[in-house]
Amino acid sequence: MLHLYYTPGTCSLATHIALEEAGAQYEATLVDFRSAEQTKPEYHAINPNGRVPALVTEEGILTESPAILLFIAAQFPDARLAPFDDPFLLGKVQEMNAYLSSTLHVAHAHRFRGYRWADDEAAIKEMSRKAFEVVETCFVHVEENLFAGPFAVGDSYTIADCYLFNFTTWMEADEVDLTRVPKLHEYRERLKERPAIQRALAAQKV
Ligand SMILES: N[C@@H](CCC(=O)N[C@@H](CS)C(=O)NCC(=O)O)C(=O)O
Repeated sequence: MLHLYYTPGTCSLATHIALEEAGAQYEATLVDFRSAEQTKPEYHAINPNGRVPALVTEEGILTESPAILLFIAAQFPDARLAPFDDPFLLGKVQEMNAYLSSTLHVAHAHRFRGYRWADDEAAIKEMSRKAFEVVETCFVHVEENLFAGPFAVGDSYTIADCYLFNFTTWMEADEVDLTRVPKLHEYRERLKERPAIQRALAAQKV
């Protein structure tokens, strides 16, 4: 059976949502950041990089949200979570997910994990200060250039929605001016009503 390692309030919510959307049988284990479980040898045996999510499959362990999400979409084709019959649209799904993973998420991490990039305290403080502005710029780019509507890449709900919804739940904490992202704001409120998203949120008790 699939086994998800997750932490509430993190990017692992996207995988949790995708598993629920797919109707997958899975078990889930909470990795408690409060006791720094992600830094312990027990969790490093699952993900040596010390991050969530990680998904244990019958073939091995997958890390990195875009890879995990694509695996779930391919493993559960009946859920139609990726447009495998439309190469361009599949590219659009990956364009969104790559941007969220490599740019928006990394910008967000500068707010409280600046120690990854600098040792100097003043530099870390400056990264944290600047992060709010950079993250807002990322969300505005998604709003104006990547988001197709009514779902992330168009008319069909895909794994890009599992991932984009996850990040939109951070907008207030990231102090994003919601008047600059009206489509994403409306989108998040609408997607909150999806049963699979509600189940994933309840499972993570967010
Ligand atoms: N590129 C990875 C990023 C994973 C990641 O950074 N996860 C964060 C939570 S959102 C984490 O586990 N942080 C723990 C830490 O930095 O100690 C992905 O997309 O899955």
